[in-house]
Amino acid sequence: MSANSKSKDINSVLKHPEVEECTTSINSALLERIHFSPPVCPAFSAPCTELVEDDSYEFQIHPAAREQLPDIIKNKVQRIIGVDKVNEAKKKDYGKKRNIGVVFSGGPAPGGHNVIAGLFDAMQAANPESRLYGFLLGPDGILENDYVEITADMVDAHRNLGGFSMIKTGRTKIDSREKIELARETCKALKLDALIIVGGDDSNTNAAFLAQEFYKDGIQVIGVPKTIDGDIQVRDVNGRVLCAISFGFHTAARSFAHNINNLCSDASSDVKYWHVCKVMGRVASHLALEVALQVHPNITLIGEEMVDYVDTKRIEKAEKEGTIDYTAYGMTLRHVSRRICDAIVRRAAVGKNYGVIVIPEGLLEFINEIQIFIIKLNTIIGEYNATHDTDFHSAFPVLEDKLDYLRRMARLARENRTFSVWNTRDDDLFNDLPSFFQEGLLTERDSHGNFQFSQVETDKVIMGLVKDYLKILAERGEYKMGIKRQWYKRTLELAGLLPDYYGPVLFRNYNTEDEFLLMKKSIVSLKTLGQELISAGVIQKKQAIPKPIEQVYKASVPKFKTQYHFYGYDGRGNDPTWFDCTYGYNLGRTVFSLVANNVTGQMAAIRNLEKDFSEWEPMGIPIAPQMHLEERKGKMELVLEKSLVDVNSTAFKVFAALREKWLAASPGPDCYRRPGPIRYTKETEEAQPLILKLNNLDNS
Ligand code: FBP
Repeated sequence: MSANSKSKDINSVLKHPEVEECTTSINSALLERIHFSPPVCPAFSAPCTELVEDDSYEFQIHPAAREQLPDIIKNKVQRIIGVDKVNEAKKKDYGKKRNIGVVFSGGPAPGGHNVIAGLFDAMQAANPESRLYGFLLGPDGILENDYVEITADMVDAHRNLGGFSMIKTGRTKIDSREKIELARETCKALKLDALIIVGGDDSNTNAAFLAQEFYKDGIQVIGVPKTIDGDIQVRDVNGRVLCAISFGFHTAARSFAHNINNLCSDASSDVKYWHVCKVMGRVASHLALEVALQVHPNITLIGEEMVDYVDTKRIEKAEKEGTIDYTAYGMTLRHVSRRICDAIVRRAAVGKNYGVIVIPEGLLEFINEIQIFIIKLNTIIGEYNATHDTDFHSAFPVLEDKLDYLRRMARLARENRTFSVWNTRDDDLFNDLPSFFQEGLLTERDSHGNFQFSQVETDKVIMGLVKDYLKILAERGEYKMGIKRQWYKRTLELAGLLPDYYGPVLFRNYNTEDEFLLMKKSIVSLKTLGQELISAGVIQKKQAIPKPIEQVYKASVPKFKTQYHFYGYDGRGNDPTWFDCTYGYNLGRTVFSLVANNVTGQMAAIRNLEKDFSEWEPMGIPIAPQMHLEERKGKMELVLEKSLVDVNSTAFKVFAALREKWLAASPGPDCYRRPGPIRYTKETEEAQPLILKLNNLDNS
């Protein structure tokens, strides 16, 4: 057959109706999903909405926010209520033709397309002449006036779907006079009434500054709380919850949980791997905590809890010596690895040479020694960029160059006896780290000056220490596989040996009721095994170790094998859960209400997310009063405060109380939980994140 006739064949195969059906990108699951209509809050069933100022929420306003955001700092919480009857003037204003621009900023988060859908539907209902423009590739689209007009077809093709593919996203920060003026030009050229920024803490910070800048131009700026990290949670000074979580968190957590549960199932079937799962979340460990509650993995580390750790032994020692040991406060990398080793050793003792560990990607932020490096390096890179034409990473493209630069800094400080952010001690400690870790710590900061935790192999750093220490424990005879008593007996009896004759010589707990036998600590090799048997008189000098005994010994030697997984980008791109479909859609409707009621510098939010949908309430939260000063690129900047895991919350306490059970370092089955796959219908999908449900108990 000639090449030509072959290609003809495949072309006719491709035209076959069944092949077409198999290979089309449209399938019934997709169609069902895009046709799903999320329910709307009662306020949005009315033809019009209005705002009711709620003075009962109090914020502690930072003086820098008062100074830098004077026109929006007095904004109040606004409740959105539906109104059926309105006067002509209001009706006219509410339904006037509007031009609105929307941009996605930062990492994708499931539910984003529904924000656009909700906004689009509300705009169309108020006035079909209104125009919605989507800026392409994130804030760059605003700076470069690169946009598309969002049409009904585009919206319909993306309803309830994950990703931000409709208009894409980017991480550029609009942070210079020049960029602000470019943004103003674009908004004016498009005659925008409002600009909607769908983003995380940094993007909402940007929204506040743009709201201030555009105040006199009459262009409203509204933020939308997006991020899978779940670190946008707003409470007032009295702890009253205004925004329990950002959209995207639930889906990402459910996606990670589903995949990690699959690993639990695999691990407990072939019983030979420890699966190490790094999960996204930048700094905060909300995602790791939610995954822990959803799946019950054997070990979950929560960064926030490391900070409060106090090493009492070190403190006592220092007190006796009349000194203060500052390193006793906060957990070190070594401490963390020891905790993991302890858990691995305990599971091995009951025959479980496998398990699942969840490590939040931002864990290092909470480890004292590493946090100091991150702050110092941020400062060094920030100062370098501020004083040189080229930026630090272009000037020193390879690791060796960067290390040289740091070495020179330390040397100069030493020779000139001057104070330097980087001293010889820092340099020595830094040079002790593995090069892949040094590279990670020196990695380029994002445009907001954030350390890029997702680029650092946190899991490998920690597990490297774990492996080293397990080796030491094995050499000391403390890390052993527990041997099932029955298996031991059967193995010896089959070979005609008496189990009770050898048992007390081999095992430290032979004369107990324990189901698993632990080889004596002194037996760490075939040689020491032989010596033990000889000194107990059960074999003669030069006599070979009986084969079944050798077999039992070998079974007691643990083989620690790991598999690494990173859960981040996959969950970020997942199609949204019912919660995120509904939350995103109602946020979009909320955005329109805020715009149509003429406010600016507000963040769209839904109150009572932790409760049943019937209690969800749309509202606007003022952004400026939530801001505080934070170190960015070595400088203090006014930003929206990130919310971290509260170790006093019910969700954390429940996790802390059950983690020993979930470690399952006892004979018997593991306690893994199957959260099931993601759906978009409430009937088959958990209604909201478990941390929200549990933390709601704090308020009841
Ligand atoms: P946002 O804060 O922009 O929502 O992004 C969250 C996140 O997914 C983090 O969890 C992660 O550390 C980071 O983005 C990864 O960034 P990038 O997409 O630039 O690799």
